[in-house]
Amino acid sequence: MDFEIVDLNAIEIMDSRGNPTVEVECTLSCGIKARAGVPSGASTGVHEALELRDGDKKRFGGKGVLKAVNNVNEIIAPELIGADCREQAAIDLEMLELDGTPNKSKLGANAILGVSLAVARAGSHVCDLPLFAYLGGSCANSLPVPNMNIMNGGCHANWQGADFQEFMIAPYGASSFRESFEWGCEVYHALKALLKDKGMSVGVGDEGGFAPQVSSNREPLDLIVKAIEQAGLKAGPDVGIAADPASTEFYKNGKYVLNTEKRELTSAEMVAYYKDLVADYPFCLLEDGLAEDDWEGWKILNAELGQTIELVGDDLFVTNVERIQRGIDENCANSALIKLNQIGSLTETIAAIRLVIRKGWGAFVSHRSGETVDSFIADMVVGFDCGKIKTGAPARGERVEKYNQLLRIENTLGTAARYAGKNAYVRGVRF
Ligand code: 2PG
Ligand code: MG
Repeated sequence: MDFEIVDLNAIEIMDSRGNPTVEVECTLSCGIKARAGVPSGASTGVHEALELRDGDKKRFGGKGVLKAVNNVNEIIAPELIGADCREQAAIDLEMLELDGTPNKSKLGANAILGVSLAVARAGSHVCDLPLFAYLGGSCANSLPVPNMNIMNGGCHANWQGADFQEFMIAPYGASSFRESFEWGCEVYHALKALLKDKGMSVGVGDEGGFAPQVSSNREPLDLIVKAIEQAGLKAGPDVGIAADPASTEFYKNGKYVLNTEKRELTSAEMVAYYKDLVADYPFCLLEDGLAEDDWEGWKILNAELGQTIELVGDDLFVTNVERIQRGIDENCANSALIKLNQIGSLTETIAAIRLVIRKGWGAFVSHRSGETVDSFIADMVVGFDCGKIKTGAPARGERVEKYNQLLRIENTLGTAARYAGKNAYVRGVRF
């Protein structure tokens, strides 16, 4: 039988920050081999599935992943050899059972996810389908808006830039993915020229965005609006702004501490702060405006801004259907960030996507700040018609590879391809 898994082999490789991560290769009886690499976050939420690290300080400061690698090779592989690679849900559920903990702390979410993705990719090869079509079926044809993180701050820039972690541009006014990506690249270059002109640093942060010192969280927004215009585009109608403050990182003792502005704000004050920003700049989306357990604050945020823009929970929901369901029940947001390694298997990730879409929410597919060149998420966003993706700046190979994969998918689809554009946002856009 062609579809039988005959080997699963994990090794330790390096991610884009020089930290170890897991890579798994799946071999089928027909000889087909497929690999998957596992990403890793820096601003991780406490409710995420466990990323198993060795803790052996003599190797990589404790960050080695040999235990996870061993769990694949010694525990998961013997269990799954002989399985049909197309039975993704059964395979993922078997791994969950084998782990038996609520947060994958026995085998590690990094071990389980590596297997899950390698098996899916092997399935697409043996079925002779592009991965997006294997995942999403023969009608999958929607290309996402690339939300490109062109200025980095927070812990992705060593706290030397803005308090906010990510300032993204959303070229939703383009007519194709290719055009939107081109626009994004033009704005990125215009921003670089602008920063150089001002004598500001053009060094980049973890996700490829510029990370100069700034005196407020508005300064990057002003620079970006200017760069959009200098690229010959209109801020608002052509290109919107999205931000991920990753506010859990600066939530201290019940207050949001904005170091660049020397202010400490309550949840309600933080919501008022965002309202002003949304009034002054062409925002379409705000992720993690408030912290991972500030449910009451999120209710205020959603009441004030949830009809105007997309409010995405990342650390709040951690791609976990139980936390997302609470958010739906308590009216806390209108969208969830979707990160494979937050929950740790493809089947559970797809359950999260399906839940939010069923409820009329947004599903915003995301990379991690520590990445490999694996472009699985590019196919996933098309397969499940999520409409938007964030995978960094158009700089650094591990970021660009995902955007390049979307160019390839658009090319494969030819005239059948559709660009999600302004409709990708759960509240549309205001321009
Ligand atoms: C985020 C992510 C990705 P990290 O907060 O959304 O941009 O960062 O992977 O460090 O959690
Ligand atoms: Mg985030």
